[in-house]
Amino acid sequence: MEILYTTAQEDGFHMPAEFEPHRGCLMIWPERPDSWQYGAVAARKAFARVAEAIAKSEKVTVLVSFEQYDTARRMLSSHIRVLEMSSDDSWARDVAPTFVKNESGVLRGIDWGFNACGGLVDGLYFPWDKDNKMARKICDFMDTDVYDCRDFILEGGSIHVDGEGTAMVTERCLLSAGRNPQLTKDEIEEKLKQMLNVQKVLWLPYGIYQDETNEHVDNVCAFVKPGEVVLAWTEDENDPQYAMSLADYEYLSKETDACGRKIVIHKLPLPKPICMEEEECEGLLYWDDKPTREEGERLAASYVNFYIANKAIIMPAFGDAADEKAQKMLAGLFPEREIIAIPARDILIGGGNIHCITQQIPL
Ligand code: KQY
Repeated sequence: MEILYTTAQEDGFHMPAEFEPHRGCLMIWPERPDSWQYGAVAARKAFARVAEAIAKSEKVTVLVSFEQYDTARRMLSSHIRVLEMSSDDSWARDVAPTFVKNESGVLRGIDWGFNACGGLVDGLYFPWDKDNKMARKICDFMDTDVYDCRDFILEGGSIHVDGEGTAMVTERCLLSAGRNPQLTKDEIEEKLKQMLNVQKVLWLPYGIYQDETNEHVDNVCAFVKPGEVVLAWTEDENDPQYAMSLADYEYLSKETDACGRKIVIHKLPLPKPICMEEEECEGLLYWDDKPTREEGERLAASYVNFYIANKAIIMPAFGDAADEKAQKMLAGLFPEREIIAIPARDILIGGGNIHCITQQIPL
């Protein structure tokens, strides 16, 4: 593995879209007891279901601590690879490399700086040094060269690309004080253009209400094909999410992508607000003498946080009336893929969902 100090753009590499073919998917086994209630027992079952669903159409590698290795190996099928690696939590989307490739199919990773979504300003856990080393370790075992981009703080969940020159982010996240406050919006955009090799960046104003990542784009909006997105939507004007989704809708309606296409927006309904219950809070350890969740706290639930596998869409289900509607919409948008809905409350409690716990490796 070579560490590179050039950019993907100058080397002729770009980030493919998630709906393009994959050679595999990376996940990290859940463990920390202040993120995952009751020692992560339920979270592990949910992660295992996600891994098995993805593994039907691509190779899944699950990274796991020494302490959890035997449990993970027992709970996962033999065709899922289980590999020991230290981590601070389980957000493969954010800490695994962002992969780019060139026209000959050569793969490289990008090692962004990671500070648990905000560092000492508003980061979500401390320390994060093990997570910050994962991208490079993964490139090492994959024998993939890696761009050193550690001076720029970015999580994989805060970017989406269409594979044809357009990236999508939220202003709330990318301009947050805990990431790259020394850079202007133009400088951040330039960095994305150089490292993802895109020509246009779409800046949605908002993500999902109370999303503790400072509103990652992967919870609110996703490309389903070039020029087409799904946007998390509510018709309830009294919900704070209404104004946020509307602002995103209005922004996208006026924009074009890098190829000059107007963007087709599909409104994907949100579930009714999902809040922490007393018993769930009791199952979480305190961190730094404080509870990590409060009873009644609204969680950032959204169906947009799905993973696009080679032959399936793995979508979160919440036991809400909107589950079925979301599943039908996704079936219409991805007619060649099976839509697999997985009960995801136990992932949501950790602060993310199926997209956040997965990272695709392009073919
Ligand atoms: O990508 C994500 N959604 C990361 C969330 C971290 C939450 C920590 N409790």
